Amino acid sequence: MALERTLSIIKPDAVAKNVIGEIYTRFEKAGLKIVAARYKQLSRAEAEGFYAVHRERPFFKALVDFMISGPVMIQALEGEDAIAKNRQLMGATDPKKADAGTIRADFADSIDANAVHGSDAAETAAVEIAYFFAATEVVSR
Ligand code: RTP
Ligand code: MG
Repeated sequence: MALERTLSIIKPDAVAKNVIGEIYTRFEKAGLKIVAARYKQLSRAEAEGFYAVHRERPFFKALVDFMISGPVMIQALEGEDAIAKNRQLMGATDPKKADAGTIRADFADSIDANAVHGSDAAETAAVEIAYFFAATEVVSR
């Protein structure tokens, strides 16, 4: 087990459902600490840059349109195996395939409006955290 950090985004659909607190409680109960956080409206350029790895995919435009459809809550989570632990809490990308009790099973409506983002590997976590937070804004405790 390794102490890790991961980037989490509560997407516009879940923010609109007013479940930021319920999702934060799941992080906390799993032993993940919120070590940076920002609530904001992403610009189109920010969303396109964040999901640049998907820019050639057919769903890219819909993904960016969705991510800028309302404000998001962005956080860095820290804990043992934080990257995999957060992905387990999230559930599968398509909420129809997500295990019962996961965030996506409980709060997501579709593969497009799927409630949360979580980094998928250590390398992407480091890049994604730095995309939104200065090093001095991420504070372990
Ligand atoms: P995320 O990056 O948002 O945490 O989601 P993920 O790792 O589970 O899924 P990823 O493959 O990275 O895809 C990013 C987002 O693009 C949308 N998507 N749509 N229509 C489709 O086939 C499709 N595939 C992916 C999803 O909203 C996914 O969260
Ligand atoms: Mg992904």
